[in-house]
Parts: sequence; C-alpha cells; structure tokens
Amino acid sequence: MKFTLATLLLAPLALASAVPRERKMTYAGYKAYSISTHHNPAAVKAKIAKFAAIPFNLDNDEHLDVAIPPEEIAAFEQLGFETKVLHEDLGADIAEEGNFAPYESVGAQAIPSLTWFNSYHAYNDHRTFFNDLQASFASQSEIFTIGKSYEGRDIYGIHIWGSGGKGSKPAIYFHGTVHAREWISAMVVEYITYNLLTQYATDTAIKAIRDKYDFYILPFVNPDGFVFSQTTTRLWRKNRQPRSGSTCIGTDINRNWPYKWELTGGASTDKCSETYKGLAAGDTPENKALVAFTQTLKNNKGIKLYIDWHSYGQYILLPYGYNCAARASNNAAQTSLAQGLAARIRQSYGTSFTYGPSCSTLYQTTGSAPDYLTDVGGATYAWTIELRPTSNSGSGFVLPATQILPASIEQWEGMKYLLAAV
Ligand code: 0X9
Ligand code: ZN
Repeated sequence: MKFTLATLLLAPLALASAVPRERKMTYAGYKAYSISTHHNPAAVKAKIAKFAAIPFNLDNDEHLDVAIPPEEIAAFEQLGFETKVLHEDLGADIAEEGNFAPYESVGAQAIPSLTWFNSYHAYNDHRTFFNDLQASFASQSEIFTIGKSYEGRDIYGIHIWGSGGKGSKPAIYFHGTVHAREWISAMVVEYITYNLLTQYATDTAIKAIRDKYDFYILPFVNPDGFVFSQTTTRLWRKNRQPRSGSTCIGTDINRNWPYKWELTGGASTDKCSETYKGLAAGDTPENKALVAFTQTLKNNKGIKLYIDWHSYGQYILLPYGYNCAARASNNAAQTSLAQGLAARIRQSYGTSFTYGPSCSTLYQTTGSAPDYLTDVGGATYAWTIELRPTSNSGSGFVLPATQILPASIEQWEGMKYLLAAV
C-alpha cells in the first residue's frame, strides 16, 4: 500500500521545518531514527504527531525517517517503534560535517587537488573550485550561467566538448543541488566533471565519450537554498522565494516545472509544505531559467541523457513521476540501462541501487524535472538518481565526509558504463 502525499501534508510534523529561522539551527541533541512503518506510515505519523519531529523523507511506505528533539526522546522511545538510529546526535554530526577544508585557489596554473573531495565546502569555494578546474581546460570547456536565483545568485554550469568542437553533439545534461540539503549531489557531479576533464587525454574510453557528446553540468540549481542550508537551517529543501499571504518561504523546484504541474496528488498547494508547487507552473526564477536553458539544448543538438542528482535512498528513477501507470515509450531500453548501471555501481563497493519508474518505485511527483525533460525536452533518457545512503545504512542527508569519495567513485564508474551504452 502507498499512502498519498496529501496524508503527509495534513500531518503537523510536515510543518516542523517550515518555521522561518534567522539564527543558525544547531539540532543539538536531536536524535534521528528510521521508523519501520510495516506499510502503515499514516499510523506512525498519527502516533508521533504530538512531537516536534523533523521529517527527513517525504513519502515512503516502509519507513519514516525523523529527527526528535532532545526533550522528547524519552517519550518517543516509550512508543516502542521498531527503529534504526540514523544519528545519535544530529547536531554533533552536522557540526562534524561542517569542518570544511578551506580551498586555496590554484587559478588556471594547476588542476585543483583531489583533496577537494575529502570534505564538504562553502558555496563560494565551490564556485572558485569549478572556475579553477575549467580554467585548466580552457580550450575544451567554458563556464556559463543560465540566469539568476531568487536572491540573485548565478545559476552556473560548465559546458565541456570534445574533438567535434563546441556545441556539435547531443547533450548530456546534469543537475545537482535542486534540493538544498542534498549536499552530496554537488560533490558527485563535481567529481564526474573532474574526471571527464582530467582523463580525456589519457583514457581512450573517456575520449570516445567526450567526442560523442557535449556535457552541460550545473552543480547548484538551487544556490539560495544551499547557502541557507549552510548558514541557517541544515535541513532546508526548497528555494528561498517568499509568497504573499504567508510567512512560509520556498517553492520546491522539483514540483514547479511546467509539465503535468496542474495534476493533483504529487505536490502541495500549501506554501508551508516541503513540496509546495508554486502559484503557477514554472513561476520560480530558477525554473524559468532552467526551462529556457533546456529549450536551448533541445533546439541545438537535442538531449540524449538528463540526470537530476539527489539524495537519499539509492534509487535510479525512470519516467514517470506524474502517474504510476505511465511508462516512457522506450521503457524497456531504459530499464535495461538502469539495470546495467546499478550492476556497475555495485562493483565498486557493493552499494545497491533500486531502479524503476519513479512513481511506482518511490512516490508520485507532479511538475518534476524528468517528466518535463522527457515529454517536453525530448530527452531520450531523463532520470533521477538518489545517492547514498539508504535508511538502513544510516545518516540521511548528513552523509559523513568520509563517504564523499566512495559515493562519487561508484557514480563515476557507473557513468563510464552508462555513457558508453546510451
Ligand atoms: O521528491 C523528490 O523530488 C525526489 N526525492 S527527494 O528525496 N530527493 O526529494 C524524487 C523525484 C523523483 N521524480 C521523478 N523522477 N519524476
Ligand atoms: Zn531531492
């Protein structure tokens, strides 16, 4: 049985993260659990409605992941749920995660060190790192911006091309950090970018891939949300756009794409919800810029593969999100590629990824990117990849920095398979 998003949105716990905060939220002493729902998440939600629980996952039939404030831990544990502890002390794990190594700019003189991937980083360092990386390969790449976020930050990306020259081949198109708190996604797309650039001259398989496609990689689709997750509320998800008539901030960029936006059941009309869809299709500055850029790629050489990198859960999600019975016309080919990708990812560290159509595998989403990319953008393949961890392996969005490299390496190995196979 699946329960609907509507059920979730009525639950008080969905509101916990909607309170506007200016001072940094420390999460000190919060304990995070994955609660087994035994396929009845609504019953679990009803029992914990009285707590100021912060939900991690949106809509999962099997488990509900929540952080419980210190003063409510004893009462929560008395309920006797079957749980797995994700964070003994969420605040301590967030503090540890916040030990960013400062980035010393190497300019165009040298390729940045791989030590970049040993810690998470401040937003401004991400931009400098990306500029430095690009500058070392200036004849085969360029930095571009597609527009500005609500707060006026550039939404930037890198365009990488091969021997055919700039813009001559179909697009491979990657988005990271659509959701602010999914920090691992930017690190993974940066690692893939790093290898596409640094291995071109020495690895014939990478050269073949690079010469066949133009790459467009945007590590921060939601820069405002990301900055807010670093300065104020670590578990922030949406963009930072206010709406009149509400003190709640933010629209879910992955519910605002102008395709199947008007359907019900896969997004929220409540401005305080984590999946708030906006007042009209495509009405955030971020979605407007993304739509225009996607149209440009479509009208140039078309889009072969789009991947929207998220966390967490270890899923490879195929179209569609809007309807659980709908299948892409090439669903059989997509399924076989996803199976191959999951197998290749597993070869590095044994990490398991579940694959299948998004709605039937995870939950319904309307106005989400892969559906737009498939039916409007004309992408042959448009997927969501939910990175490490799972609720069983622990830690949720706050993935320890020691896992940045393994999480990235297994995706890079997977991409080598996928990009040669599509
Ligand atoms: O709910 C989402 O937007 C994604 N999950 S997350 O936990 N990262 O928020 C899943 C979106 C999947 N949608 C489609 N592939 N259509
Ligand atoms: Zn996400």
